[in-house]
Amino acid sequence: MAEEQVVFERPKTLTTKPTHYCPGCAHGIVHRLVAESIDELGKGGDAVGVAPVGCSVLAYDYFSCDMIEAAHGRAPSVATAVKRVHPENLVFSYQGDGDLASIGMAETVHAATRGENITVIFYNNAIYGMTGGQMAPTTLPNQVTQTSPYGRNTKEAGYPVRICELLATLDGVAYAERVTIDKPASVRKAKKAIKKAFEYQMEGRGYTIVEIVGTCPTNWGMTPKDAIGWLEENMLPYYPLGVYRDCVEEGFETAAEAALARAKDVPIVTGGVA
Ligand SMILES: Cc1ncc(C[n+]2csc(CCOP(=O)(O)OP(=O)(O)O)c2C)c(N)n1
Ligand code: SF4
Ligand SMILES: [Mg+2]
Repeated sequence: MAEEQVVFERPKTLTTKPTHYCPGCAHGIVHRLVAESIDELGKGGDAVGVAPVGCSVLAYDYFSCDMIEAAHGRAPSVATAVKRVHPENLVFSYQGDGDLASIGMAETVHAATRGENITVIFYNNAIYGMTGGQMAPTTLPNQVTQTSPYGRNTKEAGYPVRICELLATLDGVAYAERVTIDKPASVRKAKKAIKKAFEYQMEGRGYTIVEIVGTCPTNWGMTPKDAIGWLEENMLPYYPLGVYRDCVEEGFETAAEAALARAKDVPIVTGGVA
């Protein structure tokens, strides 16, 4: 009899609790990728996740590593504290676009510019999912939501914020990549990005973020299949996939080293910065 070969199993860093996510929601896929990456790096025993307020608020029930619940938007600050006290731990926050780019924008920008050695997993579905589909800072121009029933009017609400592009300008950022989950090849790429971000963190390179362009079929008012089509047609052209910052690819060991090189003609900086 042929020997049994395991080709797929639940990552150890996921609990067996069924998630509450809507059918077709990609939060579950992203959870799996995070958990698989932690397993593969052998960090299940000392990983610490910070859950947001948003649909993934119950992430602490789904990850079997240590988890902390943060107030809405404050996950990077909580992650900062954990990592500073326990630098040997793998510390990540898991945040939606409302949590990260709206109420938590200040915490996001300042954790990144401080170069906190944490990893942010950012699920961007261009809407406030948990609270019933209000406009988020990432909602596309003309996108209909509960609070923009005629579509986002940029004259009133301004333009969506592109987080990877924004954070890539900050000296503390070691790695920023935007990925998606629309097909198996994209999911594999997303996994690689998450694992790389975790590796960079454990190597002490600086702040790392992986933005995952995802769906919210429920509040977009679409079937899961149509939501993927809408993501490909509208989200991806507005939020181009790719690596926005990779200090190693740029030839530096750390974000700090890259920052120093950028300031090479500023004596006060190059003379005395550790
Ligand atoms: C201080 C505070 N303000 C507002 C809220 C209400 N609130 C809960 S979740 C949420 C937005 C969630 O959207 P997002 O972060 O995009 O996550 P998603 O549900 O889409 O994954 C808001 C505004 C809150 N819980 N606490
Ligand atoms: S409301 Fe949207 S983001 Fe929240 S679980 Fe449902 S599909 Fe996912
Ligand atoms: Mg959202």
